[in-house]
Amino acid sequence: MKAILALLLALYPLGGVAEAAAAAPLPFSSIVPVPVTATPAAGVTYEITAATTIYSEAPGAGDQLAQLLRRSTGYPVAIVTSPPASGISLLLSGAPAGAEAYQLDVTASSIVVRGNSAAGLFNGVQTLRQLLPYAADSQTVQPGPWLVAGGRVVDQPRYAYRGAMLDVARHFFSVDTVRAYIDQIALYKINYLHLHLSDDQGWRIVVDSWPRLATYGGSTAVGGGPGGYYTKADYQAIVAHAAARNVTIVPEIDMPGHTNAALASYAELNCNGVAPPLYTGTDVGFSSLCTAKELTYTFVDQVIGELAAITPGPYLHIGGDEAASTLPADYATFVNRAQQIVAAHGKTVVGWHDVVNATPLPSTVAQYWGTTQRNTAVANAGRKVIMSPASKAYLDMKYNRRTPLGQTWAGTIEVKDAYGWDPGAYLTGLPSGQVLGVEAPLWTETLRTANDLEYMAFPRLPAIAELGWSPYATHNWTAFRGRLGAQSPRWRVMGVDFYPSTQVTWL
Ligand code: IFG
Repeated sequence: MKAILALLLALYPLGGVAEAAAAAPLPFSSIVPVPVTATPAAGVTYEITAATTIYSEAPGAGDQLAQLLRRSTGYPVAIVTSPPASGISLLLSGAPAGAEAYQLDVTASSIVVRGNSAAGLFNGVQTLRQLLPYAADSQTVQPGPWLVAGGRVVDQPRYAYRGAMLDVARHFFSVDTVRAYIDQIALYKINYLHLHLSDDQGWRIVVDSWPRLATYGGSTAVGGGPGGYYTKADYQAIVAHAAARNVTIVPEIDMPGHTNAALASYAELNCNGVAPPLYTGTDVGFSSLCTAKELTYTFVDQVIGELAAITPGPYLHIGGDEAASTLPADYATFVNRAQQIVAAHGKTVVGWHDVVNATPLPSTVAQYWGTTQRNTAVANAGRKVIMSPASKAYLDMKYNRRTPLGQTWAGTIEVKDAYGWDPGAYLTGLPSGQVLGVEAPLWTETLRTANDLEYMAFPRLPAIAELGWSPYATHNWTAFRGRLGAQSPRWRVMGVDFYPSTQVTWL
């Protein structure tokens, strides 16, 4: 503790005050994503003590905060049933307008988070978390004091869709690893997790009416190692963990390409009635569902039906990318029918932007993954777009040529590159109002462990999170790199194996 105190005093000199002074609370200026407005109250500090309790008008909204504080402070941090005079209150009144808006007020005597929904309160709590001492994220009890800087934050997101994607098909990742990733992205107000559940190398979700998809199609991975798959209970555990952190799961079944695992599992799905072998390489574009067979659409309907039934979120992703082995006319026929099937199961379609080559439903969302700022078909499609340009947001791209993990087909992406674009103006000719938000895909051809995921996602994911949340008027690399540098002590406490980019001064 002394070392941390000395470090903090070195970083935030208290005007020569004797070393006995309590550690200075973290400044409002370190919050990521940067809030719409953050007004510190000079000299005002709230101290969390053994007497601090939490009251929440949205059941559950205070639970994570209570658990986090109990674990690191050792204090009881009870959830109480009426607003405490000097505790932490999460209220569903008095917030600025907006589904996810919040107001955070820290005074010497209380902390109040105001929102219009559980989501708003959750967002305010994530900002509060970043104002707690770094040690607050410790898994074990740490000495205090537990000081929070006083002031007011009034905030709301620029975009409704702020996503991360995890490819669990090329390499399989356990429920625990996915839960840990959800915990990490939620701290930066990411509110959607897109799970890439199927591909050539693996099928990762049980479908009762087609059991071999998981048991056989999920039995291996890139490189030939053991694969794996989620039972429906596993998937529902992931959905629940995410929901408690204001994260909605978007499942993807990639079709008609990227389907070797399904085709290998059932010979009858193949046009020639012959099942190809399981595939453990990293090529793309060689597989296609048999768009001419009626069985294919029965398959799609049953797969989508079972997945939709355990997916509370509004979106279902049908993939649609790199269908090089599907004739364009057949691709359009298939995608148009697949969209109708998804809609019939009550979900809104998301597809990689290739789906604009079919006839996207008015509600279908195109996910842009191009490497340039020009794609007139997408810009003129008249559909909502999620911005995931591969040359800016693909977290599996190497940081630089020396990065041991990742790929380079879309170029290398250092932190400044990941931050250096405007989702609202990136695609030439796309009206800014058509942008639904952003997403940072993490493809796993070259990634095998949780540490691999963390190394590629941090520090670039917080950059994408800030592009999705903060007003573009706040966009400033010098300011952002300073805020980012102040995140690293928390990542060390959380055990996040981040890449210490030389572009940032890490605290
Ligand atoms: N493109 C493929 C992914 C993955 C990626 C790796 C999309 C939409 C290259 N399709 O990105 O399956 O292989 O960077």
